[in-house]
Amino acid sequence: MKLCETSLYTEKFYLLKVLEVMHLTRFMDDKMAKLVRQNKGATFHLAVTGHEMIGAVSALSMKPGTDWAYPYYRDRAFALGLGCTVEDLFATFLTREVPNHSGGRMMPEHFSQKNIRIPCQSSVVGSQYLQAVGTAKSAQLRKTDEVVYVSGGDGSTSQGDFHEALNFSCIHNLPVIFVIQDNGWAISVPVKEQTAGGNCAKLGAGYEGLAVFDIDGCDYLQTAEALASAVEKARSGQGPSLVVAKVPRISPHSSSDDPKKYKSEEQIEEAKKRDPIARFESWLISEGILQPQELEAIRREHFNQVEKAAVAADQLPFPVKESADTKVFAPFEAPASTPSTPGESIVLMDALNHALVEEMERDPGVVVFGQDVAWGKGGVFGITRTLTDRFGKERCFNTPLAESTIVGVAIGLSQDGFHKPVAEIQFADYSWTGMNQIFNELSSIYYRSNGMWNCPVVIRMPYGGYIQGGPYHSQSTEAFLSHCPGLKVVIPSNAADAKRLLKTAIRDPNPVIFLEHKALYRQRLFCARPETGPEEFLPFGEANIVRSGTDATVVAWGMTVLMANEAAEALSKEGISIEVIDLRTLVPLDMDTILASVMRTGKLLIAHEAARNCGFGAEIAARVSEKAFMYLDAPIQRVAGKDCPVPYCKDLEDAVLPQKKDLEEALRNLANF
Ligand SMILES: Cc1ncc(C[n+]2csc(CCOP(=O)(O)OP(=O)(O)O)c2C)c(N)n1
Repeated sequence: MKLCETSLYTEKFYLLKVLEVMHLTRFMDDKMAKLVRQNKGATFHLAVTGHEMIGAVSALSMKPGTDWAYPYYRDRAFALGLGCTVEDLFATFLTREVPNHSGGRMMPEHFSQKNIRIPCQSSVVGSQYLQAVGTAKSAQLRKTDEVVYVSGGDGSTSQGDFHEALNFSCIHNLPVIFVIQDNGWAISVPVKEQTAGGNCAKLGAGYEGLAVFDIDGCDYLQTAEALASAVEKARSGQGPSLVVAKVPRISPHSSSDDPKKYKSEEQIEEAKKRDPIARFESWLISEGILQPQELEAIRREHFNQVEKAAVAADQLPFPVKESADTKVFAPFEAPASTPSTPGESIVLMDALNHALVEEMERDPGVVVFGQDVAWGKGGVFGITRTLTDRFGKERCFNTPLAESTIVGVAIGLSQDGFHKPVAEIQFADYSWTGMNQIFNELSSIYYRSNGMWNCPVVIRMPYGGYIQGGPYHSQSTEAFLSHCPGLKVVIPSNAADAKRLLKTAIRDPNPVIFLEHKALYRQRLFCARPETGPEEFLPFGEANIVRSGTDATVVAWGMTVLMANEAAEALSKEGISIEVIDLRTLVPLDMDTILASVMRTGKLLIAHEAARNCGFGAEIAARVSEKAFMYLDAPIQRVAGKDCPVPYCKDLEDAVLPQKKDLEEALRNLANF
């Protein structure tokens, strides 16, 4: 190695800082391996051994508190280098109650610390990349020179999200640095079985604008120079970089792993010989930067620092059991409504467009994106038409055809405390390719970070059938979504509700999935309503009694509200009085209104178009039987879609999805029970 005289990277204080971070990381590993055997709260240990230099140098190249970071689980050196404390990391390792790093909610090495801008990390390999890219988009939109760091292992580059993230970052020329810590193994899978071409640095080749640095992550100067160039490129607005740092994984994958099952003795020995700490220490001595005795004293000091922090962390209390199911949602109350003089009658699609316009005018942080949403098209249903013309391409932009990108970018954008992404998934049927980001990431960031980070994200999705959309344009996904703790699920059935609910959703600090029934967008007879004013909101969790009745209650949402209403109208002519409840939100669920109604009528039918098996109707039926069994005069009934995909041909579609006559018949039978 040769010293580059002019750089900060060769200043003694800087080199000593690198050494300190590497030492602390290594001594923590040694200590953690012991603690895991001592039954003090920790059951699992992920060693960094071999990755210390790339993490330390990366962190020391950032501006803590200004730049953003998404370090992966083998990046403790980065976390320490950026400013996480040894004691905090030990405490969270021992599952203790500390504000940072989830305070015992997550397995160790899932970093999260607000003051140094490390958003909440998960266990899902690869999902950090798109979120980092979303945060880089935020930095760009806010016209700052903030840089975003994201790291992962070589195995993580096999995930589609990695490629989606490279793509999006290059399209938008974003200030993001992807650091791949390539130790040649993903648990037991060697890189030749993992990566085409055998080197993940080659994966960057097709992405124009991406600088690729293929380096030895145990060579100090190579590492420092690559990071300096990548940071400079990002900070000066010249876009993303991919740094692939070859490092050894000296330890097992985790404390549950035995490398002898898949690595030869030679491979194990070879990794040890590449140890970046030993190499850096001898380089410091050979360059005359440190004397051997000095090094020994420094090493002892770092060792003692780690021992002391471990003892201090062990004094900290465990979280109390009662806190286990708290902080699933951030507290929120819908703004107070100020009624306006009712406006002209509008259909649901106009109501949604107007809600977006009003909220974008009010709050410069509201941004809209998705497939085809920008410019004249305004989405395949035209909901976002006019927004790009009106607010510019920064506030309403198209994304690539990639749902994981849409959700991941929304999460990343929402972390800055300024942006409120309102993303569109073109059809709920295609949300599945974004579902990892929704289920595993978006929904639980508030919980996993112990309330430190939240995601004010709205995801709008057209859903539902009755339009001959076939199996891939007809799905009703509300039960899946409602099953996931941490998501709010909204389904309006008319224009006035749609506008007020969407405005509430945009104000909510939690993730809201906003399901819009395609067949209702232009429906006039029931759905068109006089326009509500700019200060009108509907709180979540307040069902609407669409029609009062005494003989039976029907609970519905979306399309079945219309059917239930028509069925009730028809039955009224037979002298049967039906109460129709429109839930409006499934999470939170207004059980009070349902129970009060069932206690009055004694009979309950639940109507939904999603397949019957494990549909949301089953949840309502269970809750009503738990709370109001003694009030029931008949078994709870369900009218639902058949347990079958929704077919295209009209006759087949009609046979699968519930029809008005099915509701009418079921309600008649129930009333006469
Ligand atoms: C999406 C996903 N699949 C599988 C796993 C289980 N898993 C955890 S770490 C890991 C290997 C990751 O290897 P690599 O990205 O190379 O990083 P390294 O552990 O080598 O640093 C696997 C398969 C996971 N956490 N997430």
